[in-house]
Amino acid sequence: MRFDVLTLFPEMFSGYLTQSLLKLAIERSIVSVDLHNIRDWAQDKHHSVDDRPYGGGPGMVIMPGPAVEAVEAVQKLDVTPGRVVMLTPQGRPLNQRLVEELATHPRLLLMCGRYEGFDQRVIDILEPEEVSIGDFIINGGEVAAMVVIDSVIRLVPGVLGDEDSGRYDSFSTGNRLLEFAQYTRPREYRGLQVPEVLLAGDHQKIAKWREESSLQRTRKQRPDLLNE
Ligand code: 6GU
Repeated sequence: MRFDVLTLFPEMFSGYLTQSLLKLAIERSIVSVDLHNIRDWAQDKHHSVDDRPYGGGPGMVIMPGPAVEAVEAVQKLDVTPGRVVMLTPQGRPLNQRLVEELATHPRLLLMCGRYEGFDQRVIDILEPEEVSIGDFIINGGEVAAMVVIDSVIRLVPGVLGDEDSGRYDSFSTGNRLLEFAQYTRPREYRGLQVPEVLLAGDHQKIAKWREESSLQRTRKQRPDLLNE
């Protein structure tokens, strides 16, 4: 799967791309993430990419020229056209269903906004899928784009070990419950014991205990998931 990220701050991704799961997936050519600086498509001698909003108000708006031309140029870098995704608090709230949908595309173009967002004509021309990561405001789309990449790659075959397939993650079509409680060594910590059933090796009993643990957690922390 190919990701192209269009941003004014490509450096924000460097640490993320060189760690752990994603680093391994990139090395194995299962996933690629190409960064593109929208400023490279600036159209005046000052390399402007933003300006004050018509009608007044705080902040800066990303100009249509650099943004639209960046997307058009990046589309041409591959024969497979990318689905354009714009990270914005006005977008469709991200959930596991949307993650599953995004993972069906072989290529995503992620547009990261900053300031007061993109000029509306960018949206009118490109008709992106607008995606928000929740009902709160962060300083720009970069962290949100990392959230999209991180959640989508779990569903790309070969990225996870087969034994912990993302198909069964919480909130998936295949699992509407929260994960069950987990324990590791030591068997006792500050007087709290690991449940006996997990030590005995009866896999049927363990499966049943975990199902009950999932249900209990969901009832307590996310009862809304049970009536969906
Ligand atoms: Cl995608 N961007 C910004 N700036 N804030 C957000 C968001 C995105 N999603 C939730 N809040």
